[in-house]
Amino acid sequence: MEYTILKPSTEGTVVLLTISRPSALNALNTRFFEEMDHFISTLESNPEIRALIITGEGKAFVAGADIAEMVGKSPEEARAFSAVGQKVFNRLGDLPFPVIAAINGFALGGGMELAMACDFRIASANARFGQPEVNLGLIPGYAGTQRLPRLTNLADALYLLTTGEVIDAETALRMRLVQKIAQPEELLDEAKRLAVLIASKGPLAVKLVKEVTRKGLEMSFHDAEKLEQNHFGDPFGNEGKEGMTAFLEKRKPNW
Ligand code: CO8
Repeated sequence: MEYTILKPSTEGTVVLLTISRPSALNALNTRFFEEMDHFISTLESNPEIRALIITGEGKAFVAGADIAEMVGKSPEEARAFSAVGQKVFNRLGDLPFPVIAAINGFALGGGMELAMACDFRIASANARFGQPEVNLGLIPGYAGTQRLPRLTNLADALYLLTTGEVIDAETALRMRLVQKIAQPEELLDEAKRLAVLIASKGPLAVKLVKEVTRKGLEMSFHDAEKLEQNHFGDPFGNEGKEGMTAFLEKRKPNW
């Protein structure tokens, strides 16, 4: 598939994906979801990849779902648009390696939902966050109502969702919506540094720790413990043995 909005590039085992539709502040339209769905399939079929960074071109990360495309939709069509977006964002979150959002500017509405579908978020000091759907008489449709309270808490989520207030990076950090703030010119370097750091760890361990942590949140504590217990054994036959042996032999592991 030829991409018109996505600009992927690979450095070693780390992929950088730039969303590039700056004339509409990278607003998410049907074409974006088609490209993203295809791109995720290419990532799933490449066992070499260890981390994905997502950023936006220009002054926005993503300024929301494309309002110009949405305005003509019927309720049924809007539900279908929501379903497509939810499916694609879930596939993104399910990738077997960490997905890092490098938020370079506006992350509003669907843009904030995209950022929340990633595993964690690094924000530029000038990034801005918000769920301004209520300003348009809408509610989020890409699981913003569900991920936001899970990442922050019920009160902060409802504060943002009902006021539509746009917050700065420091406030987002306080709400634990982002994990780190970087100066604008250092944002991508910092995201890459973290991606390379993750890529240096045991690949199976990183995959498992992501899977168990994410899946466990949807289970009872007891069942989630069992899930952890089961997967704890997985690396012992291979990668874990090498990691522990390397420690005891005072050398770097050879994954
Ligand atoms: N959709 C379509 N076009 C957009 C969007 C958007 N979300 N955001 C910006 N643009 C366009 C503008 O229309 C403008 O186009 P043009 O140059 O042709 O007039 C261009 O991008 C540049 O934008 P501005 O001139 O407005 O730039 P400013 O720097 O003055 O303002 C803002 C930047 C504050 C980010 C402003 O553009 C803005 O408020 N944008 C809309 C933000 C918003 O409301 N986002 C939420 C959208 S709703 C949503 O995301 C719901 C998600 C769930 C959907 C579920 C599926 C159904």
